[in-house]
Amino acid sequence: EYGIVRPKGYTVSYHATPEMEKHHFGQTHPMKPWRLTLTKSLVTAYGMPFAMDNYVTREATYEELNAFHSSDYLDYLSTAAPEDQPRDIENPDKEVKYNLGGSDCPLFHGLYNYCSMSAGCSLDAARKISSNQSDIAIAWGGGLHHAKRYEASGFCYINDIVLAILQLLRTFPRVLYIDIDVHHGDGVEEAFFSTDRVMTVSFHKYHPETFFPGTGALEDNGPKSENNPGAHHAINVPLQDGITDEQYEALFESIIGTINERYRPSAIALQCGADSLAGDRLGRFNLRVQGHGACVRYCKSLGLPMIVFGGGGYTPRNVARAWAYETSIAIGADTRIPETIPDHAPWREHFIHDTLFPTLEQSMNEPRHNRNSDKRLREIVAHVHEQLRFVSH
Ligand code: TV1
Ligand code: CA
Ligand code: ZN
Repeated sequence: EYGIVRPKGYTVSYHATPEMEKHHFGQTHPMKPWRLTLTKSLVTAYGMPFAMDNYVTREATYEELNAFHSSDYLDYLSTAAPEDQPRDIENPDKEVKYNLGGSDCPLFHGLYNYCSMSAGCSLDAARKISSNQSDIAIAWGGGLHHAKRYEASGFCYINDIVLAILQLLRTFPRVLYIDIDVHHGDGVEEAFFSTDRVMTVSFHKYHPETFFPGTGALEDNGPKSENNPGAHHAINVPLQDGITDEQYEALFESIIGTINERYRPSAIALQCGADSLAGDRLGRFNLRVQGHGACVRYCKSLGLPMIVFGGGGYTPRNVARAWAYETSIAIGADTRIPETIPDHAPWREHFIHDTLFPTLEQSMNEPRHNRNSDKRLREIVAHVHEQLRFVSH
């Protein structure tokens, strides 16, 4: 209908299940699994499924989750019920077992099913890449980068990204992990802290006292000991409120381009958290859908096998726009799809403005003041280039 055709000699797979999207974190919780339904409906309205291999994903097994997570944590996660932990109304954030049951990581009905479907989605994507059956595998239901081996954190219970990268490491010597979520990708960084087989790069808002999780300073580049193979293999790009498309794209291409030359990854794992978009309920940046998508386009241009994950994203209409646009980039249809959201798209009224590319003014009442000076961004690039002088493969 929109001239969407299968790219020749190139396979994109889309991994999702409508079952995952039925779960609820709670009325006021910012994480809305329903945004995945909205994304899929937009992808479908544009006719993109014709150009991809579409897979309904499954729940990951206990053994698969156990490849990263500890058994005692998984046992508790799989059995804990919402009513097990009467919440302390006075102290909603008070210490709880494995950080479960607080306001960020509530225990809700079907939690274990939700977590294992997210992991199943990312693991299926990783297997398609490992077996060379896909060139790009899309897992919008994954990207939960804060989860730790034995602890939930920041809306994340199971680290599907770590599980997927472990799968990639069975066939690829080196994996480059890139994280454009507005939050620091701390769980993935920590999991691969002591290895040079994974380089982690996170772009995020950094303000230790006021912005979650508070880690990811420019100088944090992995173990300090040169004897540790992980030294220099964690890259952090700390940013301030209001960064624009132009600044972000230049920064991204300079940093990722140099990393590609020095580290020479054999595969890419790209976390596309959409909370870095302008107008996000939790985010602070001024990125438009085009600027966010440019990161996906640049990574694709490197010609390496790639998994793209979801992640954060708390204004569902913008999450759906970004991830639908990025799906079109994966299949090479981004120049063919019309900017106007199709008339027949379900929930079309949810988008408020009928365009895929709202302006900053359409995204929020008042664009945020840009607190990133070009001078500071040049210092960041210089520091990263300096780190990469220690890296050669
Ligand atoms: C329930 C109801 C939970 C309303 C949580 C925003 C809520 C937040 C809520 C919220 C909220 C956070 C912290 C404070 C650490 C806590 C998927 C001492 C309006 C990948 C996770 C952010 C981001 C966690 C996840 C953060 C991701 N911000 N309303 N909670 N405590 N938690 O600051 O990276 O996007 O905000
Ligand atoms: Ca990030
Ligand atoms: Zn986030």
